[in-house]
Amino acid sequence: ATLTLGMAHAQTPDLSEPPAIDGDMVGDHGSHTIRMGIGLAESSPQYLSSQYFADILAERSDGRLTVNVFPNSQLGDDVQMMEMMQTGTLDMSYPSSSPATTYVPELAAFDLPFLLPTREAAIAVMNSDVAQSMLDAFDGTGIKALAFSENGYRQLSNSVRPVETPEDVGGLDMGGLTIRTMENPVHLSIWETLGANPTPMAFGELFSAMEQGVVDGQENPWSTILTSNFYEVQEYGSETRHVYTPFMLMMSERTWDDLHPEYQELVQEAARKSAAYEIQLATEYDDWARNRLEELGMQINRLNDEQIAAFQEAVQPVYDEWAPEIGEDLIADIREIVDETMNN
Ligand code: TK8
Repeated sequence: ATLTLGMAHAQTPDLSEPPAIDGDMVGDHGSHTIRMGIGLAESSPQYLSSQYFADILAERSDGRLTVNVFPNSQLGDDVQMMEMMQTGTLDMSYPSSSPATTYVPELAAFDLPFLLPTREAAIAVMNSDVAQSMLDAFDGTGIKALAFSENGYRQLSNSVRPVETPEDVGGLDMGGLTIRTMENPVHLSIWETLGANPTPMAFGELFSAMEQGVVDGQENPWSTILTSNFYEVQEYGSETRHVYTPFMLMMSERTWDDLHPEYQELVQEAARKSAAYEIQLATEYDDWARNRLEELGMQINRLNDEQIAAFQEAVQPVYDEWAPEIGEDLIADIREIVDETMNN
């Protein structure tokens, strides 16, 4: 355990402690054990904030509400765990928004490349009425969507060559990189447009696919590349920040409906508090994880403004293809929120 703890510590920056748990105790409305599956490792902000969520429920219910968190995609991947919540065989999960577009298509706005230029803008959008209406849109799907938090800015990694330009992705005569994507049509479009060979795949299969050379690369935030040990099979990183992906804290509607209204209120409050803490951890982790990956041997290209602009230019056709599908008005509403944060 010490070694494991030691290893985990080596991969974990000096993170902020969770806020103290305050608020009134809820009444005795029976005991519930809640099973929660997540995709990432114990050292990830996703796991640490899920534990904080569990602690709030346990403390404020005098131990009557127990949440058991299963990390590392043990119980399945995002798509499978959402199906399990629908059928009531899993109580909670914490998928990315991207695979959830099959339930609420408007979520694909978050997959539009370079739409959210700063974390401040991303947080403002996730806290907006626009985002709340996306959470509400899950009503009737069998899933109760509780809160948005930060998976984060996605960065490209690969095992073949340094990437600084779209041409490095497409490879011209060398042939495009084979890039694993989430199961989401906009992400497929992004990497096709860049000349890559995109391969949609569950997160849980990704490490071995990279290890066996089935895919050349993938894209995820630095903290995921670190905490899921992708650096062991990916030599090159490129700070593309091409998409900001939210996580979505979700509960099976069956589980939700079984809870007394006072318990439901506590779950919703704990979801919001743990999501805010997750965003804080993800923020603290981001740059630290990139620097740690370089210490661990990854060659990371930081892209300058014109290199980023070249990627933005190259993926413009993705907007042309997807903006009408996602909704020009919705995109305009999001851009308005983004502009407000940029002008303050
Ligand atoms: C973890 C996933 C992951 C996501 C992906 O469950 O699939 O690449 O970015 O973090 O949600």
